[in-house]
Amino acid sequence: MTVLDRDVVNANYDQTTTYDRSTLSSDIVHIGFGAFHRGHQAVYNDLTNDQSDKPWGICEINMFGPANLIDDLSHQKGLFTVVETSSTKTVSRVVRTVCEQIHTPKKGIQAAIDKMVEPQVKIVSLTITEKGYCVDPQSGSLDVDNVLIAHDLAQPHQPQSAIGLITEALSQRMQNSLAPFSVMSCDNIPENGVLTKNAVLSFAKQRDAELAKWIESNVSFPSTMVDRIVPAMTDDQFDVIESKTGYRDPCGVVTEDFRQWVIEDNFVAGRPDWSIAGAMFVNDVLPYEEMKLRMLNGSHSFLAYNGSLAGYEFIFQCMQDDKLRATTLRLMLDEQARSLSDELKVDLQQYAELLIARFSNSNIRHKTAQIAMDGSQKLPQRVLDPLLELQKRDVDFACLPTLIAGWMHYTIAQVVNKEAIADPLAETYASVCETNTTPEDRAHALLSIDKIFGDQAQTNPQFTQAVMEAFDAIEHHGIAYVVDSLAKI
Ligand code: NAI
Ligand code: CS2
Repeated sequence: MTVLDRDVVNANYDQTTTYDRSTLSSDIVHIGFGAFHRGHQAVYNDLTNDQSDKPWGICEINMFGPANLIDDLSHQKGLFTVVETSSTKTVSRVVRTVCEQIHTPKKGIQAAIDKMVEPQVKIVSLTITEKGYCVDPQSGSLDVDNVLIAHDLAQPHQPQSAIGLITEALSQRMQNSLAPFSVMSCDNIPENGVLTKNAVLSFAKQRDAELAKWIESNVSFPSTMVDRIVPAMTDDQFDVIESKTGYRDPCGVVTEDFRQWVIEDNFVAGRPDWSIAGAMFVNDVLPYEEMKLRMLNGSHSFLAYNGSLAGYEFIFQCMQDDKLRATTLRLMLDEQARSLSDELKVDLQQYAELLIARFSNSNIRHKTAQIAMDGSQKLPQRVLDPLLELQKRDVDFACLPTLIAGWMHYTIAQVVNKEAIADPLAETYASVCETNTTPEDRAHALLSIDKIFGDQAQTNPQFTQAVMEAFDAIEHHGIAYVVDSLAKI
């Protein structure tokens, strides 16, 4: 037993499952052992195992990031801590469902392929961030110019992208006459199953038409709506874990107490009954995905940019600003909620109030700067789609254009201040700011990036005018004034 292993076993947890781990095998291979997966799917799976005849194990794969996370997980024999906190109550649990782990930059990609080709693997799940799918964020189609995809098309047996890895594993399963697995995306993308399927199929088609056909007829790609706020860990948050359990777990996460998971019930090789732990299985996830992506994530992006411009480091601080809180509620109810499908049978007033309460939880230290990352991958589904839907329905909007305007000010400031920009389009932003010199010209050029906004800047004068007015208002009056006027309406 290593020191780490003994520490995690001896830590003082409020809750733990008790099923026998000795029978665990890697029924699920998960790509993207990030903070979110640890606080969400892993918890659902652990709780479900406790009440199932046959527990499902998970093999964790990281293709990117530092090796120490997976090394630490391995030292802890797959155990890690999840601290769940509301504004009044904090509970710690140890998650026991992980039985194997691979860091491909260290172990080599073949180790991941071999694992995914093992016969017991029934599900490959993903939390690889929006950019991990290597698609054009606007059209959702595979970006063949993406460096990882270009590499994988040239060397398909040594993939570097998740899409290339899944395709190679499926190709070997087909060749070995093994049953297929289901591919389940758990990223914040509308119809994430459809998007993943399209990316894998278009990649496979370029490799081998027969493989593409086999995947199309045999593999399922269930869509999911996932929800739980799990911020990136900081020293302060590791302190929280240590003070709660007596053990400073390097693989631990601190998350809110709320969690939700809506899953399309479409698995070709079986699945755990995650409904035991509160997941919901449905035929059509899209209405739930759009509700969550627009009302929660859209508001998050609004606060990420405009809250940041107003000087707030954390989401809970934004909620302590009465005007910003009122504007966020207005964005949710007067705009995002009115863009949603009529089929959704959810009380959206109640949903919005719950979101405001969740955002206000000061035990959750969610940085506006973290949510601001990868804006190019998030804006289409969080702001552009709902805005265009409101236009179609002839509903007025003011907060959505202000979200885009906030993003523009935030992005221009990052370029001008020479800050590192975490976004696949960072170079495009830099060249926009170099080619254009006035704030208005830069804003126009940002709005003309077709990977984010398609051709809206050229074809939709109402949209362009609303965004540019919001941009000018922030430029000339400041964000506090703009938020104040939005809150008053
Ligand atoms: P994280 O930064 O902790 O982990 C990101 C993971 O993605 C890492 O395992 C990394 O290796 C992997 N990754 C990054 N780029 C990749 C690529 N090109 N190909 C393959 N793998 C790649 O982030 P976190 O918090 O785990 O979030 C990940 C995603 O989960 C989000 O982008 C979002 O779609 C979804 N999500 C996150 C929530 C949260 O509150 N953190 C809540 C709901 C969904
Ligand atoms: C956030 C989400 O980082 C972001 O873009 O909006 O990760 C958000 O915390 C989750 O979707 C909540 O479920």
